[in-house]
Amino acid sequence: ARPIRLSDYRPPDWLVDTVHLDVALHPNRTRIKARLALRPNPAARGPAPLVLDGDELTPLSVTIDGAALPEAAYAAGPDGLTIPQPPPGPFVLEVETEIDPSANTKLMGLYRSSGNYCTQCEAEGFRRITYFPDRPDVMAVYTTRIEADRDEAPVLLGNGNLVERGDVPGTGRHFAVWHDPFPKPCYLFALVGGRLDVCRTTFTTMSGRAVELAVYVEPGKADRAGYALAALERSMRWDEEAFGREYDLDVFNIVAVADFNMGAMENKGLNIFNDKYVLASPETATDADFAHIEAVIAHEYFHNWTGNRITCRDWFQLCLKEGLTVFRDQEFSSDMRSRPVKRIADVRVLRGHQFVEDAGPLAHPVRPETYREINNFYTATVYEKGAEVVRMLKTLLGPETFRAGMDLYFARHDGRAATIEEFVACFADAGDTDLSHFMLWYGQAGTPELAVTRRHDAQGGTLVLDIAQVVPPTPGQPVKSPLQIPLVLGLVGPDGRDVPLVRRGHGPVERGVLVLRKPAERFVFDGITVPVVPSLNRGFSAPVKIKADLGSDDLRFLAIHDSDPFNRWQAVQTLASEILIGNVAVIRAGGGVRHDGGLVHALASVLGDERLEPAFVAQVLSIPSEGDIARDIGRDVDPEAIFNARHALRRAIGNDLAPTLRVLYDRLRDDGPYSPDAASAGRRALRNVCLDLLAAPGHAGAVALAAAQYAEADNMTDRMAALGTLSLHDTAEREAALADFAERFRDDPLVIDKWFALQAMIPDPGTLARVERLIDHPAFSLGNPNRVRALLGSFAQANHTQFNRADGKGYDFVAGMVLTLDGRNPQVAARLMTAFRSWRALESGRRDKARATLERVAANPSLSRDLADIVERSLG
Ligand code: B3K
Ligand code: ZN
Repeated sequence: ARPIRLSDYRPPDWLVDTVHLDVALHPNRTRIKARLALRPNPAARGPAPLVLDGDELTPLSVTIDGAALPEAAYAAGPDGLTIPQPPPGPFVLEVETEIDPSANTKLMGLYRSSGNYCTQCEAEGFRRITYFPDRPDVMAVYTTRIEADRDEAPVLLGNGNLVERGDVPGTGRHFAVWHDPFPKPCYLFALVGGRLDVCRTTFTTMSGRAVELAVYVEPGKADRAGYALAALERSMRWDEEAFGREYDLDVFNIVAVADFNMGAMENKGLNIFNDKYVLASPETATDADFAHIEAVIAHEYFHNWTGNRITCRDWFQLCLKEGLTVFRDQEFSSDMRSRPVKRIADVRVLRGHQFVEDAGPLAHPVRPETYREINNFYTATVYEKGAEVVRMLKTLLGPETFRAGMDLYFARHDGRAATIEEFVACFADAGDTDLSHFMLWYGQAGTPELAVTRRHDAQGGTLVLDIAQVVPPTPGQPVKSPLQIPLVLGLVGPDGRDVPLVRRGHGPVERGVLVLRKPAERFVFDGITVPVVPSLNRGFSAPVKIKADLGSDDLRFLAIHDSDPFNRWQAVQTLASEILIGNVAVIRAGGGVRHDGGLVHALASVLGDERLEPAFVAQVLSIPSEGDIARDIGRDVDPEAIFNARHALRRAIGNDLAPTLRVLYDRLRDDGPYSPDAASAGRRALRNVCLDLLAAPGHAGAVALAAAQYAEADNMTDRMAALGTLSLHDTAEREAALADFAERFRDDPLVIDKWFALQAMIPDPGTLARVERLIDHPAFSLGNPNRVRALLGSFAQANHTQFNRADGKGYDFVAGMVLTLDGRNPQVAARLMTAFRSWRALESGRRDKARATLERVAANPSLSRDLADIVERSLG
């Protein structure tokens, strides 16, 4: 397949004003009658053939304005419908197609999940239901009639509002008609038919309209839907308050399904969710699960304005809806929970996924310029870096101007398909400022690297900061230009308080924001008569890497005194990272690890600071992950040495701080009933980090403590945390707890996923064999994406030592599974294959083995487009 290019964009030749669908559901022979009101696009270049997309369709009949079309007048096959000479003016096209939902293992288009019918149309699934111009700039008003066997599918849901329902007499079948008055692209189409239980409430909008909210789940699971429903209400209220956005239909339905390629989908008025992001009870979901559910429910709801009312002109603009909506859900979670803790968690994700992507062969700009398979671009770069770019706009412009820009965006583009240029123009206009330089963030891949040096003249009272920026080369972009970077700065004085920032020639620095624009810049501050430590990139104001001339004394000072909580956390991470990287080198050279009392001292003072929230302290105590260390090292990576260095540091912390950790562990015990709120979750998080560090040295007493917590836990958070700690210790307690867990939750696939994932992440040489055995476990299935991600995804993405076994067997195993999966579900296969994206950064032995595996996969003649794209770019 040849690549698709942004520069080739042309408006559609034909527009669709209305779509009437008549869908007769049947397990193997579902029939779809589509009636499209078409007209030539006045913005196109004149008379053009009608070319409609299709994918694995069986055409049954074609009529134009009610008359059957002679066979010679069109060509219809599985992949499309072409009418070379359509009528010159508006006309009505009616097409009947047949599809087999039970055979749809790709989970794109209309398929069956646990016997229920559901759809997934983004990005290009609608063409698997009927012929259509499957592109987001064709927006139409949809009316959908769904008919099904009443016993098989008592619940029938569509987009928009319900307008009619009834029986089809004498057939055992019934129907429902749904109408969505808001024009939408076909990727937002959805329908559901099945046996489902429901959890409902009514929401009153800011203007006083009543909206019926419902969460539909598999029979018997309605008692686990309440948290999601409450999160939906909070999201709706927040969008009114924070962005002035009101909901627009009479109903909002959410349906949870067990087989789903990603997290959830924002179909207009009918969100379809992976049940992992809906179902929760204290016994089955962890605090992290509750937080994810709240965030994903919010994310999909927020798409109603950023994505649905205003959609993307083409798929290159994907970040227009995704980056912006991630930004919005992050802000929502920050308001519902702890803002600093949320920021730290988000930056961990950004660095762990997006920075890694950006440093390897799959790097691409936030707005790509070319793709072969769009489903491979639902990436950390488009989503997470896309959100950072929106946050930088806010930082540059200030909150009021940012809000004015958003208001302008909604006013100007409502009901339309927009571009990034149009989005950014709203902020340029609202702030009366030029954002053309800023646009580079959308077009240029790679993580900028800043080098900061300082010179302080205490007598003269001046501080000079020299800041240089470099953006490393990425595939297709060998040479980069400097970016416009909002860098929030504080200067922390000896008493821990910020010294006022007065920039020579510019005066006071508004909101502490320095704006970098050049390869190298000098910032001179006056009135700095006391020694100060610069606190750089506060709140992680820009998604960059920073090398600053801060010594470990400076970092310890910031860890204890910085008024910016993010940078307090960052200082500890930087300290730990420096120690770890030093020890990795020592280990590789055959030496013994060095111990650093300074880090432990900094940790002890954070632990002892009673004013800090427990969730924050838990984040500080969580030292950089193996992935973090590998990324910071960047080349010639030896996962085994990294594991050993990290393990040694965790043991040292666990030993040195044992008495404090134990006191805290006991003090933080929660005797009341479980509640998933952020404060309680934070106490559990800290307590469980204490447990894990106490056990790190491997003392039998601490392992027994974990075993006891596992056995006594009354909630999944504490049970799972204890099991996670036990999983790191090759003991009888570990195997006993794993066996108990499997038995206890045998009927609960989402919980068994945790059990699969945990075992796949055990950093022992026996893990590969264990995972191979688990493939044959009755609860495992290659057909369910959650099972695949839990067992195979965790092994490939989160078990650094065992996926990267020196003998290459981890690579071979994963590649073999990917090839098996590819025939069934290419999207899931391609996603799993991205585990190889950092192969070039490995030490030479592993690098050669990874390359050989990639080449073996690439040589396979029948790869899906999805997988071929990932493999070829990885090798490129
Ligand atoms: N928009 C969907 C993702 C669709 C992925 C298509 N491969 C979910 C979301 O981002 O909200
Ligand atoms: Zn989204």
